[in-house]
Amino acid sequence: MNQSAITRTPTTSLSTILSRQLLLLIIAGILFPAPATSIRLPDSTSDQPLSTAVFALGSFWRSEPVFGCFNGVVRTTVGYSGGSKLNPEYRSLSDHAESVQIEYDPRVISFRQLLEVFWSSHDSRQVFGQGPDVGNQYRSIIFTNGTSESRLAAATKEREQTKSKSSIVTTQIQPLGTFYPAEPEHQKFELKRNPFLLHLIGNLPEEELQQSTLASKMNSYAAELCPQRIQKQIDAKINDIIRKGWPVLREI
Ligand code: MHO
Repeated sequence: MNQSAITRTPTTSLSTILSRQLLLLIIAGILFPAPATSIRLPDSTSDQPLSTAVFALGSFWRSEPVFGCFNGVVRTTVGYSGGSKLNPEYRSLSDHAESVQIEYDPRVISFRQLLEVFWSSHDSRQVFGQGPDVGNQYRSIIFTNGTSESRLAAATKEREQTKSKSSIVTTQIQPLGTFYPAEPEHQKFELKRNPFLLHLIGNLPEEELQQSTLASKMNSYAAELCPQRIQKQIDAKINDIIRKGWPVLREI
C-alpha cells in the first residue's frame, strides 16, 4: 500500500469530464431511451470468504470513499457502531459513531493495510470530530475482531503517538459489537450526488448499488479519493466511453 498515493493532488480531469456529462446524457437519452439506459451488469463476486473491518473516522459520507477504491475491497457500507442504543438512526444515533464497514478479500488486501489507510485519511488527534464536523458521532475508532487485530491496532496507534507528543491520539480501539447499516440515502453518498456516474454504471437499483464493487470504486472516484493512478485510469475509461458513445461502464 503506497501511502503517498492516498493523498492525491486535485486533478481537473473529473471536472472536465463532468462538464461534458450534460451533453452525453442528452446523446445517451437519444441513443438509449429509458429501458435500454438501465442495463444492469452483475458484479463478478469471488467465492473466497471475505473478511470484514469497521472503522469510524468522521462523516461516513467521506469514510466510505476513503476505502472503496482499493483492490481487494469488495464492498463498503456505511452505518452506526460503537454505542449501546439499539437500532440507531441518523437523526437519533445516540452514543454510536458514523462508521464504514469494509468487506475485503484478505488475499488481496490485509487488515494491516486498511489500518494504514485509516491512519493516513483523517486527523486522529482532533477531539471528537473531523474538521468542521464536531461531536461524538465523528470520533475516531478502530473496531477489532479478535486479539491479533487488537494488537495490531494498538501497535499502530502507539506508532502514531510517537510521531508527536504535543497532542494525544484520540482513536479508540474496541471490539466490534453490532454494526447497524445506515439508511439508503447515506450509502454511496458521493456517487449518488453524481447522476452522470450513476448512469454510466447502469443506474443500478438500490440493493445492487449497495452490493456492487464497481459502485464502491466509483463512489471513491466521485469523491476524488481513489489513488491518483486509479483516478486517472478511470478518467481514461470514461473518456473512451464518451468517445464511443456507449454509456455503460462494466469494470475498472
Ligand atoms: N458535514 C456534513 C456531515 C454529514 S454527516 C453524514 C454535512 O454536510 O452535514 O454527518
